[in-house]
Amino acid sequence: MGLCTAAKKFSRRGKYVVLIGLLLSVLAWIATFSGETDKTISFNFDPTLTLVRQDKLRDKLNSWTRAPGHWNLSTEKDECPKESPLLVGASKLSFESSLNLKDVESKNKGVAKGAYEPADCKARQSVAILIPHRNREKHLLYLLHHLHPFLQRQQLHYAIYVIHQAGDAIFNRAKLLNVGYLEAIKDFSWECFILHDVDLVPENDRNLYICDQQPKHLVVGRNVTGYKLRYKGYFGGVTAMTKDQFLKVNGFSNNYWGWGGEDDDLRVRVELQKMTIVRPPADVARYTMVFHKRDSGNQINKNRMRLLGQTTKMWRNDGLNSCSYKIVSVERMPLYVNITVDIGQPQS
Ligand code: UDH
Ligand code: MN
Repeated sequence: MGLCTAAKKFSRRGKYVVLIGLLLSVLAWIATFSGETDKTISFNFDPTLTLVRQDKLRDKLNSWTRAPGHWNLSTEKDECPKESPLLVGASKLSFESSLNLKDVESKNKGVAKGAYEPADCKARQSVAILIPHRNREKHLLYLLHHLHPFLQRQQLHYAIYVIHQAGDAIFNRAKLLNVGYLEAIKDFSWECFILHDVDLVPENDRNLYICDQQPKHLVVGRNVTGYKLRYKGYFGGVTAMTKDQFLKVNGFSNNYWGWGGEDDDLRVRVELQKMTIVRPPADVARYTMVFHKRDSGNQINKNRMRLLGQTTKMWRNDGLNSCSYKIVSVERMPLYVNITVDIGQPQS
C-alpha cells in the first residue's frame, strides 16, 4: 500500500516537472526570437496602401511574394536619394524597325502588370503615366522601350496605363486622359500623373517624371520644331500634374473631339485656379517625336476656338465630374495596363 502511494506521488511529481520544463523551454524560445521579430519580419507597409481596393491589394501582395525584389524583409527601406545615381543625362535614342514587344518585355523583367518600384529604396513619388492611344502600336512599342528604363533610372514607383479608344468614332485625347485618371486612382493612390502622347520620346533622363508644387510642362522642345516651344503658353504633349492639381481643375474638358484645343483648355483651367505652369530647363526638356502624318479619325477640330471661349463658364461642369464612359476591357499586360474604353461620340 505505502509503496504504491509513493510511486503514484512520484509519477504525479514527474508530470509536473515535465510540464514546467516544457513551459520554460517555450518561454526561452519566445525570448530568443522576439528580439529579432521586430527587425527581420516587420513589413514595410505603406499607409497609402490602405486606400488600395482589397482585391488589388491581394494581387499586389501576391506579385510581391513572387518577386522578392519588391519585398524588403530585413529593414525598412530608406527613401531614395534626392538625385538618382543611375541618371545618365542625354542619351541616343534608337528606333529599330525590327523591335518587338517580346524583346522589350525580356529587357524589363522587373516590371509586373505595368508597374515597377525600386528594390533597394523607397521611391519619392508614385507616378501614373497615362497614354491616350488608338492605332499607333509601333509608336507605343518605341515609347515602352525607352520609357521603362528611363523611369527606372529615375528610381520611381510607377505604372504605365494605355487608354485605348474603342471603335472608330472621332478621337478624343482629353476624354481618354480623364478616363485614365479615374481608372488609375481605383488601383492605387498615385500622387502624380504624367499625361503623355504616345509619339514623344524623352531624350534626357534629367527631365524628371515627378510632380511639382505647380503643374509642369515637360516638352520645351522637340526635334521636329527645332527644340523650341511651339508657342507661348503651349501645354501639350507631356505634362505632369498632381492628383490634387488635376482634381482642382476638374481634369480636361470632355468636349474636344478631333485634333487641337484640349491642351489650351487645360492651360486656361490651370490659370483660373491661379496656378502657374513650370518647365524644366530647355536643355533637358527635349523630345524626339516619332514621325507621323495626321491620323484618320482625328481631323482638326473646327470648334476649338469657340469651345476655348467658353472654358471659364464651362469648366466646373465639364470634366472629371461629368466624364461618362463604358470600360470594354482592362488587361494587365507585363509592360502596361491596357484600358479599352467606349467614350461615345460628339453629341451634335
Ligand atoms: N492619338 C492616337 N491615335 C490617333 C490620334 C491621336 O493614339 O489616331 C494620340 C497619340 O497619343 C498622339 C496624341 O493622341 O500622340 C496626339 O495626337 P497627334 O500626335 O496626332 O498630335 P500632334 O500635334 O500631330 O503631334 C498633329 C498632326 C500631325 C500633322 C503632321 C503634318 N506635318
Ligand atoms: Mn504627334
